[in-house]
Amino acid sequence: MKRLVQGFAAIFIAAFALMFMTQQLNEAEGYGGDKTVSVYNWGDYIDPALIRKFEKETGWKVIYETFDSNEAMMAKIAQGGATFDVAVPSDYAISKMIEENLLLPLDHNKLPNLKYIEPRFLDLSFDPHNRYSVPYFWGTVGIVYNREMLGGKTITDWNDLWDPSLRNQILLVDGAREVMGMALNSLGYSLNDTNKHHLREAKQKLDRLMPNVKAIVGDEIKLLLVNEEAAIGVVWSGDAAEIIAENDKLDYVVPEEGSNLWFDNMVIPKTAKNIEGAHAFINFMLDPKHAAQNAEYVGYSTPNKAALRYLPKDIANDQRFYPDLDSVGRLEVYENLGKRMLAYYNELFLEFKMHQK
Ligand code: N2P
Repeated sequence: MKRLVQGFAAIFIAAFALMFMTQQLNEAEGYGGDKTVSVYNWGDYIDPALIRKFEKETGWKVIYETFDSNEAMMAKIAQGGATFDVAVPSDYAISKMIEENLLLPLDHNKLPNLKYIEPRFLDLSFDPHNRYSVPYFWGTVGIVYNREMLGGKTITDWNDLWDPSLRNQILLVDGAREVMGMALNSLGYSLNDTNKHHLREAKQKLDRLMPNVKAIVGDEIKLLLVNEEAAIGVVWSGDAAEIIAENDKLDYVVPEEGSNLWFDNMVIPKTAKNIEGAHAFINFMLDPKHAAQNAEYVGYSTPNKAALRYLPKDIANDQRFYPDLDSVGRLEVYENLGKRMLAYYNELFLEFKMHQK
């Protein structure tokens, strides 16, 4: 009998220890808890000092995880294994997540700092009335080029990239919509085109670009361009701003044939555990001083109107990164093309990537 009791006690202790360890592990992996706010954001997309400041001011610990594409982020959130209190998808991804019932409506009463956002960044078609999302950063897709390495040649068009003299000189951002969009625009099509013939034509055109492509890369694209490992990069505008700040031989152009205008917004996924903390974090990031500090640190453009006066003038007035949106009619926002079409874009992009050197 005694042995039986001892056995039960041992099992009980082991089970308890396991439960405790699992909880610790879950919290460490970002599965959240009462005292934590788990944030899922793009790589290189926040000033870490702001995370520390938020933790200090609120007592909540931030568990921070990064992703490098909307597709990877959506897959992880939809799959539900890891839960996040705040995420930062782009326009078309927000519309898709709303459609798939993956987001919680925001409580605007808990977001008083939303008033600092410039009205033209609110109430956009991917989320009418900002029911589910509030602006974080915005920008374009374009070409960074090194004037010196190109011997003074300037780049204005997507089609310039196919010039045989640029062999092995181009780095591409690792994004299906971005790269497919570039090819579609270079052919005179919309970057939201859903005609399969046009999409295949775009993929074939990309295959012809491959001899000029040195690599398809993530956030390391910035360092490679600053260090002049390649003369050209197809990048998001904020990365371009950061690159140019480090090496003034480089310039940024949004091609004539058209390009992408994007908006990254903060959302609360439906699986969030700390909804109070999520709102607090979002409101903290909307504070003009925090938004300015963040924009200056990461290089991206803030949609926070009140933040602009805290930014150095040469940043806030730089037309390359704060273009007047009324005059850039050739820019398009990615549309949510539906599950099947998005999958087709990804498939073509993966096929293209597979033939990398
Ligand atoms: C920053 C990623 C920017 C995302 N590394 C543009 N949507």
